[in-house]
Order: sequence, then C-alpha cells, then structure tokens
Amino acid sequence: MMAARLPVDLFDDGPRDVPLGPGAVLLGGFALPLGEALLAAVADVAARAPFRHMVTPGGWRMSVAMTNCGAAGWVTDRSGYRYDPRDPETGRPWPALPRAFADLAARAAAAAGFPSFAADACLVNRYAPGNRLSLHQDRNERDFAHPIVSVSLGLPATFLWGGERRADRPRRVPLRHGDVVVWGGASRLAFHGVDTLRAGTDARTGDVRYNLTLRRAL
Ligand code: MD6
Ligand code: FE
Repeated sequence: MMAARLPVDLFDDGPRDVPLGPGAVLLGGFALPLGEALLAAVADVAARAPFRHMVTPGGWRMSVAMTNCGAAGWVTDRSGYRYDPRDPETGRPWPALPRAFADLAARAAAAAGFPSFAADACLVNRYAPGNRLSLHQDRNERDFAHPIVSVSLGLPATFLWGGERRADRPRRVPLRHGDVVVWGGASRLAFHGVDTLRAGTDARTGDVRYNLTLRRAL
C-alpha cells in the first residue's frame, strides 16, 4: 500500500512528479520526511568510510568526494571502474547499507513502477560549490534490468539528463533537497551528469549537496 505524500512545504503545490523518459521519473520531495534520518546515516557512513576524491582511469582526480555503503562500493582508480566489496582506503568492508536507505529505495522504485527492487549498494556523492559530474552512463552493475534510485540532499543542483548518445543535448532538471529520481527500463543507460554546483547555504547540510545512488550492483 502506498503512503500518502506530504506536500513539500506550505507554500508549495505539493509533490512534483516529472516524467523524464521511458522508465525514468523524478519524484519531487519523495524523501523529504526522511531527510534528517538520511543525513544522520550519511554522517555515520562517512565516519567509518571517509569521503575521498577518487582518480579516474585517465588519471584525473574527481572533484566530487565519494564514499559507499552496502555489500559493494563503486570505486575508480588507474586500473578502471569497478564494484569492490572492500574500501580500498581502509581495507575493510564498506559500512552496511542503512535500513532507511534500503526501505526508501524500495518504496521509490515501486512508486515508479519497479516493484521488488532490493538495493545492495549505495554510492554517496558530496558536492562542494564548483564541483560537477560530467556526462556518463552507469554501467558497472551486473544486471541492467534493475533500476537506480537517486536521492538529493542539501543544496539544489541541476541534473543533466541526456539521451542514448553522449552527444545528445541534455535536458536540465532542477533537483532539490528530498527529490528522488528513479530510472531503469529503456532509460537505464541514458547519459547523465550534474552541472557545476552553485554556492549556497542549506539549513541541513551547510554548503554542500549530497546524492545517494542506490543500486543493485551484484
Ligand atoms: C548526482 N547522480 O545526482 C549524480 N547515476 O549527484 C548520478 O550519477 C546518477 O543520480 C545513476 C543513477 C542516478 C543518478
Ligand atoms: Fe550516474
């Protein structure tokens, strides 16, 4: 059964659900009731698996700081991109996937038409002003039949929603604290990125944006 959706705030018209493409939808404010719990869990994860700036196979240090939780974490270094059951920085397994992350991912996926999604991994991105994520596809997961659930927390950002080809001109989609994007199906391999984060102050996160991408990686 679907829980009632809370309006974003008193001066808003409530949830903004925006179809992005086949199998892809922005669920406006879907994570809003959980925002503080999610941020507490992020702090907990980061205490055990610190945010770090990974290096791409091409040798570039990423401006976005990242960490992971769950059975496997997405990592990149000079040898390539992969999911690793251990944090290369600590040598230990990644922190467990918080229950609140897994529950939210299942509910959001179901709301978007993907019943029975069970995430086993979460990449946590932290953006400071000036940071951006260039257009890419998420293709290190084992089975593209599973969708990805993406949660925005803190400062607003502009999501770049591209097409099947890198050269397709991306659509600009505003993402705010509490927004959830679910995508899978025919859109699963769409190119996407995040435009340069603008400076600002968020009452909950200060001067950063966090993004959780919940996946079935294994
Ligand atoms: C971000 N998100 O919003 C970056 N990837 O900070 C992603 O790269 C992403 O939001 C796959 C699925 C959903 C996403
Ligand atoms: Fe991505």
